Amino acid sequence: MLPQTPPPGPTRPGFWRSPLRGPWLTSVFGLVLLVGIALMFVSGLVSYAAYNPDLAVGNDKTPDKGLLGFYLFSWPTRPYWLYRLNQGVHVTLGVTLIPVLLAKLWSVVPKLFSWPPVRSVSHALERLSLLMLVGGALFEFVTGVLNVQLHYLFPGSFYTLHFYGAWVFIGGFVVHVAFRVPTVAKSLRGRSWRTELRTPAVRTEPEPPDPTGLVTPNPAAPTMSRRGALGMVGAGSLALLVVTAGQSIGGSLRKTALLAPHGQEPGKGPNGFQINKTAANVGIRDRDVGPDWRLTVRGNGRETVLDRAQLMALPRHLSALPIACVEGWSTDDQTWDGVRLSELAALVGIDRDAPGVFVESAQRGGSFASAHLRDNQVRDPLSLLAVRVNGADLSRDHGHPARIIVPANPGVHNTKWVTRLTFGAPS
Ligand SMILES: Nc1nc2c(c(=O)[nH]1)N[C@H]1C(S)=C(S)[C@@H](COP(=O)(O)O)O[C@H]1N2
Ligand SMILES: [Mo]
Repeated sequence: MLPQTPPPGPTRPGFWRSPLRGPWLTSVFGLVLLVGIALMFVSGLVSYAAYNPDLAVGNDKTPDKGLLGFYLFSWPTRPYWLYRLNQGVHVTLGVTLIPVLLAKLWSVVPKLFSWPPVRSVSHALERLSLLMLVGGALFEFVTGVLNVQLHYLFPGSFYTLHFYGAWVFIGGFVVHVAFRVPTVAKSLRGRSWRTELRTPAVRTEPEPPDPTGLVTPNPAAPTMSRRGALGMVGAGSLALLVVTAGQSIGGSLRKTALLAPHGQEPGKGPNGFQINKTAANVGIRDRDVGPDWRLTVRGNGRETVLDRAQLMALPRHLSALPIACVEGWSTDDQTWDGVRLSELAALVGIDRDAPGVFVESAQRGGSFASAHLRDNQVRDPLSLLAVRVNGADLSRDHGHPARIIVPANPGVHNTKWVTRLTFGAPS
């Protein structure tokens, strides 16, 4: 049996002494997170649908998702900036919410040590849901930030981790919100915003003792007002927003994206925009993309092989489209020049109602070496196998001799160094 009186240390109610802790402050942070995390969850699910994981095993990083894939839908190609917008919101918001998440956790930390650790079955269940909630939140934020900053730290497994993590987290989140809505409503009504925002540190008093156990029975002298605490967290969020958003908004704001892991100095000229993996990064050799390079087009029981001159001689079209990476950064619209995917299908006799295509590259291995595109993506007249960009040949790092560019497509499916297209590939 555990002793009834808590052992000395953080389990003692008087151990945590900040006079700011209390249901009001926690509710303010909670409300911001409620709205922010709902948006994160939706944009995250949408982002995952953009990979068309229900299309083919090659695209599906979570083949065991079962019911969790209930919402998947065929990802559209218009508006062409849809993925760019969604991913920009998801990543920028996630980074911006970090100070709020930390502040919220700080404000409830005494409860982590509540004594006795488990009082009853329902208390045990509640604590389990909190474990899912707090563990899940930290896990999602940490994996998200690591993926952005270290650029695919966990190649292949990021989707799996982040996707299942999101479901565990949201389970705890829904239970938590359902239990806490009354407390939040009551706490927020219990104090006036105007008064809080006018109260300096010297006049800051603890909230009245509360059943939630957040208010310390042993307050230390205030070193900061609630206004100051909110201001500090808000300023932290704003600072992160300012140094992050530019990577997705682009234009002259790109220079403000100090936290952007890629493309600070993408160079000048027609190919002067962000590169994710360079050719050297993924082991592309000279001979893979030199004069011996060939494009094989398959489908409809036929096969055609083209060299670069033959590919260049096909009718070409221009598409102004961005590259938008799962990491949140995106380029401004670039003017791509290439052969329509639907017209490449025609080379093997598929003249109308083109099916999806399986795209393979000269890259040997790695999770981005190939991708499946859906029929709507193949049929969109803006979808190209690009050979030039902004009036110049593609640079090797941007996928020379030929790369995919499809509207609203996640960057990772815009395969570079393409060598083979298989239309109507069995999925
Ligand atoms: N073969 C191949 N294609 C690839 C990749 C890769 O690693 N290998 N990276 C993808 C990713 S994650 C992105 S965001 C885009 C980036 O294109 P860019 O480097 O031309 O900007 O290329 C995609 N195409
Ligand atoms: Mo990417």
